[in-house]
Amino acid sequence: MYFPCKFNEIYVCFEKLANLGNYFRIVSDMTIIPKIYNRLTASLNKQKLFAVLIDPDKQTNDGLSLLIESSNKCEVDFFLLGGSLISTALDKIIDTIRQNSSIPVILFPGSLLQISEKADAILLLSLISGRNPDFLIGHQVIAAPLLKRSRLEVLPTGYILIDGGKMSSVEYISNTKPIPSDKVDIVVATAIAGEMLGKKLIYLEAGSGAIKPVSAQIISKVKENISAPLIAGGGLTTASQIKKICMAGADIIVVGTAIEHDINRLKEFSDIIHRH
Ligand code: 1GP
Repeated sequence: MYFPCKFNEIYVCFEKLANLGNYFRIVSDMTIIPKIYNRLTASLNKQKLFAVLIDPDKQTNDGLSLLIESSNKCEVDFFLLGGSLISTALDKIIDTIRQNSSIPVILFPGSLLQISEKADAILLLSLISGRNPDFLIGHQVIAAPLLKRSRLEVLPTGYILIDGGKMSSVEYISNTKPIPSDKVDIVVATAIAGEMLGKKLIYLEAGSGAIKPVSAQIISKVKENISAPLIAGGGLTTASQIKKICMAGADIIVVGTAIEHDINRLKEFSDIIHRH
């Protein structure tokens, strides 16, 4: 349609504005500022980060309040929320954390049932030590449309299960074998493959309540070979174990069971991790 000159200019102007509007809408729909990931990478090589694992099924109301209060005091960096098998609603726990703390909450899901939009971020775990397609890509495909619509920051994570001296819940539920703890080269190759496949974090897991945590040797070899932030956890119960894995190169240290048993360890662990 032809308009006299002025109308044409105005029309072009409106068209440009409309396109700009679409552009911003697209950008705002698709872009979630990677706040948590930025925080993880910003502290790489400067300070280690301490993440406390909260298994919702193991928390009483009083226990949770005390854990939050102590975590605030001890400058815990993140809460990881999840477990291999849980039956407690996550929303309520996250509400309680939000009301009493500004520590970010990252979902650490054992299954598709453990997604809550109230968290800050989610570890999108791919169990790359295993060969069960459901835990490599199947569950992720089912969750992907929901995660894309949500405001959760998605953190693609290569999750590597290493033998911790007893059968872990992860091993049983995922129906995958852990990598034997003396097969350092296999762990390293798995971590490299995970990073090459685009995982933004590598998580070395011995399993909750492991008898043997991931060894310092494994951690240092993996660290030498990847540049993504390295998370380690499972079976860490003493200050000397935590010191060792910090010195070996873990960037983010996760502790759950030891703190469930004795909340007073929180300060000691936090001091060691933040001092490195
Ligand atoms: C995090 O699953 C672990 O990697 C937590 O293990 O409960 O043994 O600390 P713990």
